[in-house]
Amino acid sequence: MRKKKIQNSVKKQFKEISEIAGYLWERGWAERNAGNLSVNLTGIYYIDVTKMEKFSVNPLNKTYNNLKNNFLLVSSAGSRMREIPGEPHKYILGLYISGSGRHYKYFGLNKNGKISDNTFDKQPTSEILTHIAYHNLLKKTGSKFRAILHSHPTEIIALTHIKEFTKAKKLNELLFKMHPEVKLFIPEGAGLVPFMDSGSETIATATLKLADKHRIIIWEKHGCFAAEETLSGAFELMDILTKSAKIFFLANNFS
Ligand code: 2HA
Ligand code: ZN
Repeated sequence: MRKKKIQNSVKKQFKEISEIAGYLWERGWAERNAGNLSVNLTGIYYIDVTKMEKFSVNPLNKTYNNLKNNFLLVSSAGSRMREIPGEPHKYILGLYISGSGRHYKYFGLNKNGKISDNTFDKQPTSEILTHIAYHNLLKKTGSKFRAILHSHPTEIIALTHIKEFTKAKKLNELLFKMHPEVKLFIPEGAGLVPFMDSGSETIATATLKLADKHRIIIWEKHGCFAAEETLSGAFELMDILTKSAKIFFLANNFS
């Protein structure tokens, strides 16, 4: 009975991941392997630690005290959002953080959510450092948020190519002005990280600095990073901001 419930929690997530990955692709926010996601299932999915023994140990860049023995679902490097729907188990891996908070192991899951006996042939997403650091902060602050989503919404990226909107204050003023839903659903506004190398520890640190005040953080000339209770919630934050940016460009054409 318990085993069934355990597997269902991953199966349930696979369903939501498929749905959101499909939206990202349809919106044009996920060219090639763009975008990545993670969900912390600790406390919902009880990992059988004895099954972890066979997987190799990978070092982390620092100690993540709040993620000791945590279990996450993470998208794999190179995975295409357009290919995830229907076959999420081929592209989403399980990631287990050691009891010391200094190492991680990753592994495949079958479509029923059972840990596979084979080593997964793909690596975790290139933005794994930001995902892990963000989940660590969420745990530290006792947040209910479990899901983190990154994608490349076109109009948001375009907006940050305009010099005036590379300042958080100006950018937020515009986003609030263009569409009332922003003030209503994202009253704290968006955080803004200046352009820097993706996949770097620097971008992870800069993102983290804004993560206690913002649920959605814009990466200049790159995309968005959002955290919420669910992936659907994170997607909705991006959807609202992107709609506002889109209205700006449409209205501009007619002024
Ligand atoms: O997952 O979007 O920022 C690929 C990326 C890197
Ligand atoms: Zn990206």
